Amino acid sequence: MSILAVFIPFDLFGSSGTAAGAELLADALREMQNDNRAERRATRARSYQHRLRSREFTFETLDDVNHWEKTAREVARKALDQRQFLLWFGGNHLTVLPVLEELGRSDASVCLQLDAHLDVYHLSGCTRERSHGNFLRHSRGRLPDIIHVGHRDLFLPPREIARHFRRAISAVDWAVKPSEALESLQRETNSAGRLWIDIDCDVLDPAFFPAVEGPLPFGLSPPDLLQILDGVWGRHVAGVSISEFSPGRDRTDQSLGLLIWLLEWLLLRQSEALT
Ligand SMILES: [Mn+2]
Repeated sequence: MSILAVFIPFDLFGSSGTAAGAELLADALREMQNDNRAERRATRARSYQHRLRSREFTFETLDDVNHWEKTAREVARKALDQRQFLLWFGGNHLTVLPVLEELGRSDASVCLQLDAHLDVYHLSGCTRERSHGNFLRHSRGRLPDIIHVGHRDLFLPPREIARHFRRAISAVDWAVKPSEALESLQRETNSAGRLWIDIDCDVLDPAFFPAVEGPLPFGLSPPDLLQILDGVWGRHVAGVSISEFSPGRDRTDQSLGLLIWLLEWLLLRQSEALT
């Protein structure tokens, strides 16, 4: 199986500053691969270094901007159809919509979404136009069923949440009964023919991950995140998206360091299972 890393430095319609996050991660991956190629001793990186390809979008012309969704959807469709393992790096959370729309073409797809927010906001102060905070309401096609974990929402009534999410486990649910929450996530995702894992970086507590535009307290810790990823991982995982990393708000590269470690862990987790 090959692995495709896609970088989409797009941050219009919310969270401006996150395009730089995608660019920084693309640089980090290039550097990681250069180091891997230069290393003469055996390291674990050998399990993924020859499988890994990357593609970085650029937004230098109006045309690039106008067609970003169509191009992104084509890239996602091709990779998913060819059963490449897909790592998808935004930009803002909106950059994940084309992948979700592609996944929604198949009934068997389920998305496990980790986010501090529910991204279906239509409150009085929210924009009606599509944005990074309401894009799940604006899909052009069907979306896959979404199992949510980690939100700290204090606004939306349960009935409204249930209209958009098959299941939503808040950060409070997680904090109070973590093993029940994990079992529930495993139950909901195990039967999926194809599982997508969508991580908005603000699901993490700002103490561990300050580099986001919409920080909320009482977030997940990095070990919580690992516990969830490990708990649901399997051959049915088609890919992972990571968005909303805003390096301008980072502290001494703390968040960047976390993401690079996570990226390498994901690469190893996926490729060592194959060797
Ligand atoms: Mn969010």
